[in-house]
Amino acid sequence: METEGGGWTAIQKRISGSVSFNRTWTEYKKGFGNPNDSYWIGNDVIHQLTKNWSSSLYVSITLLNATTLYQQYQQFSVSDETDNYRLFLGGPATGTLGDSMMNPGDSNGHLSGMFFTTSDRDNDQYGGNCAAVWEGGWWFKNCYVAFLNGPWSPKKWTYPWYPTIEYGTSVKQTLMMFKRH
Ligand SMILES: [Ca+2]
Repeated sequence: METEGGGWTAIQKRISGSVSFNRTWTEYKKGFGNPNDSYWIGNDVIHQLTKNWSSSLYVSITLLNATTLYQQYQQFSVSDETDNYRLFLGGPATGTLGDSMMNPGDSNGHLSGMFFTTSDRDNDQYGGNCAAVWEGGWWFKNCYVAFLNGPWSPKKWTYPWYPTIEYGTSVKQTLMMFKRH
């Protein structure tokens, strides 16, 4: 990973629809997929790698027209399973996607402090289960404005990164990675 000087570890990558991201709590805990195609590294690993260091998060979405948009958060960590893999994000947030994960101006745009939710483990603030409704695990609130684990197009992956990218049908590739400071 050569972005911004290298040293990045990918926690999520999607380049095709061959790997479903509509997975159970245990699958997100342990990780799934294939690093050469599409994968989730695993919530236990994310916690272990971010708990003792100050880290940055980098998210990018490449569109079908080959344009890559990104957003970087200066602070990123995930707590352990006993705390439901709670997300922590801190600023400053910079990039071309726009800040849809930490934006305090939208009630669903501030995902820092949210627990992880899967279709079989509801930890979100919605009356139902956001992961079951939107078909993928994530740090949902009620439910989201940014969601990288939705069903691959042409299914109902709406708002991968609202308002910059409203429909999954325009997404060619996604990437989430972190780097220790
Ligand atoms: Ca709920």
